[in-house]
Amino acid sequence: MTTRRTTTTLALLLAAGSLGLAGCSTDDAAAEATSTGTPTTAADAVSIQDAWVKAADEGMTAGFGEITNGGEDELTIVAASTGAAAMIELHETAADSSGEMSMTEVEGGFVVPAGDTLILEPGGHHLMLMDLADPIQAGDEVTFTLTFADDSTTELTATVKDFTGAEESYEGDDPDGDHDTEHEDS
Ligand SMILES: [Cu+2]
Repeated sequence: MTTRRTTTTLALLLAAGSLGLAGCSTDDAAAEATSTGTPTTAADAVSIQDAWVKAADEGMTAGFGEITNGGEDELTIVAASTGAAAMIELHETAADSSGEMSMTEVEGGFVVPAGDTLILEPGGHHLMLMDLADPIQAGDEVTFTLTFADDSTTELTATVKDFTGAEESYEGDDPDGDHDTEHEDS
């Protein structure tokens, strides 16, 4: 009997002690949970469908697809890379002041709101592959790595297709945009 009482007392003391500590840490945990939400990365939240790349022999080409954000937070694609090209820029196509369709780099990257899908397509947003390493031909596959604003990354594989559109002129970072580039009407 004496033994049991001692044990009970000790258990109560321990319980009291841990309750005291738990009081603090529970508050912290609750505050953290409400302020940061679910701890998922953009890479966890994203899914990509119908990825494809326009076949090209050299120079530049473009990658397209549907990027869906299944998460609770907005995600931003800040960079993309591939072994098939020296550099990738994140572009959008829009009419410039003279009505010509031209491409420009999207400042800050591609933003996909929570629950939304960003469609990369000819005449719209696209991944601009610059300085191709080798010709890429219909039926080839090109693997990309996308990097998000939270530093998470995801890989995707795109199929190469022949496509005759997407010939908009490229303004690059030429700030005056007033050069006499030949435009291809397509
Ligand atoms: Cu482009």
